[in-house]
Amino acid sequence: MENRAFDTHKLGVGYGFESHPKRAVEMPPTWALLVALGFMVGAMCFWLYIALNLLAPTPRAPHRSEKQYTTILPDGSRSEPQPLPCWLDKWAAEKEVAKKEAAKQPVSKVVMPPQMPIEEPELFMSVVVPAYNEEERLEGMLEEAVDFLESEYGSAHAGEKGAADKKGWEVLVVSDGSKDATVDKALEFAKEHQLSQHPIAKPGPWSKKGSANPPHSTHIPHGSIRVITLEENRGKGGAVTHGMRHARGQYIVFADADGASRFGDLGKMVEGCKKIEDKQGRGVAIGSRAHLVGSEAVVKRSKLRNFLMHSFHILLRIMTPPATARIKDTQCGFKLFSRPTLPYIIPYMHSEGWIFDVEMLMLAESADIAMIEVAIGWKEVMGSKLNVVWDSIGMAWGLALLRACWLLGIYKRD
Ligand SMILES: Nc1nc2c(ncn2[C@@H]2O[C@H](COP(=O)(O)OP(=O)(O)OP(=O)(O)O)[C@@H](O)[C@H]2O)c(=O)[nH]1
Ligand SMILES: [Mg+2]
Repeated sequence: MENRAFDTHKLGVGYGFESHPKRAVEMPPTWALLVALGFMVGAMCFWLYIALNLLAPTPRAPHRSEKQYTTILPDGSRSEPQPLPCWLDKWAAEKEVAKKEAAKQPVSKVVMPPQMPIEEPELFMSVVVPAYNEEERLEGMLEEAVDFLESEYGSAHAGEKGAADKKGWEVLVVSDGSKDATVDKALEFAKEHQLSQHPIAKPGPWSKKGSANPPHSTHIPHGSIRVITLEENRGKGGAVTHGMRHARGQYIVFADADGASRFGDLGKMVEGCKKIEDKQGRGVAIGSRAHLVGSEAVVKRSKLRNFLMHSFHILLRIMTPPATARIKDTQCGFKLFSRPTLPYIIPYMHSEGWIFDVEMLMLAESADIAMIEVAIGWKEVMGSKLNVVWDSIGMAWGLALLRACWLLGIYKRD
């Protein structure tokens, strides 16, 4: 064995070593170094795990007032806050009961479905609109939306179950702690377009002046626009998820309040989704602007924005599982879900900010739900709330956190 000791006398006199008794300093053997290294890595993993647990976003529970909505009554007045129907509360309660029942059975007899189904739809299409300080942009978006919704899915009357006949729609505007008149604007819009109030259609701001048959002048059934007010700002992800918990539709789409996506392409999204639905009727259609890359609308955006967008896509490809990584446009604010898909995604959402779309897609992928990208029309609308630099950093950080939490089992399905 090699003598690892070194002799302090060899260092020569005058360094003060002579005053001490000669002692051999042993270098630790290789195995000890490896054990120490293993210990350090273990400790780092432990602290990383603790840090992730502390940093992992946990959505706050909704306040009581947030489980209510306001709408316009047939006489044109504003309703008192009404309780919002919530499929998730009912589903979670039924799941608890089923689990308790299963625990009483002998193990061989327990057959729990991978996910409990949720209550039947009441209408065909639910539109969730996250809206944060959108008093300027909301009206135009609503005009385009109700125009399409009423012509495609209109004429189911209140209380009628129209989902099976592709009838009936609702719009859930989720004001996310808005400080401006977003809520008033939404209710005003509902009142102005209500048939009982305005037998003569009122054209909106996007209608062509002087047209004999002005577009966007649709009459809507009362109660079809519901406004939910979150007491404090949660972020787009929090607002969309909250709305989707209370949707009554066979299909649920979320759409940005700026009206940038061409709402008329919703029909294409439904067709696309139907094509890929599995036996349980699960499927996700993702509005996509990928075909517009290189078009004037995208090129006109700042170089910095386009650079950050490309960098984010590279990061997504590296950090997300394969089906999500293949999606060309994960951030488009126009995504459609069939109702049986909801219990696989909504109860397990954590992201409250801009990265929530990616979490939705990753959850769909992990439950083997098929996804399809559908090319949609899109226009640039002024007044974006996105802070290009800060929100890009936030999204990259949010993505890393999300991925780590799901991989390490900090987030899990129960
Ligand atoms: N709930 C919520 N929604 C937000 C927040 N910020 C923006 N939104 C909504 O998210 C949607 C998209 O916002 P935009 O500002 O248009 O951002 P974007 O569409 O991602 O970016 P652009 O392509 O620049 O328009 C709109 O419906 C906003 O009202 C927020 O803090 N909370
Ligand atoms: Mg936008």
